[in-house]
Amino acid sequence: MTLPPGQRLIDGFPRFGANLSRPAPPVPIKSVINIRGAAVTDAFDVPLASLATLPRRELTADFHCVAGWSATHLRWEGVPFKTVYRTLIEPALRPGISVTHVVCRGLDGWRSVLSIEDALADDVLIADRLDGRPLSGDHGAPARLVSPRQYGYVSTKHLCRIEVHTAEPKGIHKSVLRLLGPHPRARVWEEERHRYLPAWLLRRPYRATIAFVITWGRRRDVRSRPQPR
Ligand SMILES: Nc1nc2c(c(=O)[nH]1)N[C@H]1C(S)=C(S)[C@@H](COP(=O)(O)O)O[C@H]1N2
Ligand SMILES: [Mo]
Repeated sequence: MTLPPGQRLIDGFPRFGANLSRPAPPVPIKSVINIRGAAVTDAFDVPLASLATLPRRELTADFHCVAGWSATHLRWEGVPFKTVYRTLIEPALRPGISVTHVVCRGLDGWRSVLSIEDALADDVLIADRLDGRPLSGDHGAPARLVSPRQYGYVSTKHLCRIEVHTAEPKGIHKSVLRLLGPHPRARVWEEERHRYLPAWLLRRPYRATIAFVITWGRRRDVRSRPQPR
C-alpha cells in the first residue's frame, strides 16, 4: 500500500488534536451548525437533525495527520459538504458576491480554513458515522468535516459553525507560531504541510510526536477501533 510522502502507517485511529488533555466537548441536546460570514446576509442555524433529509454518502478513505501518521480504511458516513452548500448555504448568499473560502469551527474552538474549491471537492463530507457507528466524542461527535485529500487539521471535529467568506481570512497564529500555520491547500499528496516551513524540516520533530501519540493512545485506551491481529 502506498502512503503519501512522509507519512507512516499506525495501528488504529488515535484521538488527536489540540485539546487532548481535555475530554471531548459535550454534545448539545439540539445540535446545530451555525452559518454566517461576510457572504451571507443573516446568520442562521442548520439543525443537525435536518441533515438527515439530505442524500447521504458512504466514503472509505485514509486519514493523514500533518504530524506524519496515517490511519487507513476509515469508513465514514454523512452528507457531502457540496450538497449542504448547494441546498442550504448557497440560497442564503448575498446576491452577486463570490465566495472564496469557508471556515469550519468546532465546539472546542478549533478552526480550519478551506478554499471554496477544496471544500466543494466530491469527497468532502460532513460525517456523523464512522465504521458503522455514530461518531464518538474522540472522533468528533456529533458531526465533523472529513476532507481525506487534505491534512487532518482541515477536518474539524465537533463542527458547530461554517463561515462563508469573500476573501481569505487572516491567520490566527501570531509571531513564530505562524511558521507552523496550516498550508492554504494542505494537500497530502503534494506534501503541503505548512504555509511557510518546508515539510522536510519538521519530519524529525514530528516523528517524536507520533511516538508520543501512539503511547498516549495506548495508555488512555482512546482507540475506538478494534485492532486487527
Ligand atoms: N474540533 C477539533 N477538530 C480537529 C482537531 C481538534 O483538536 N479539534 N484536531 C485536528 C487534527 S490536527 C487532526 S490530525 C484530526 C484528528 O482527528 P481524530 O482525533 O479523529 O483522529 O482532527 C483535526 N480536527
Ligand atoms: Mo493533525
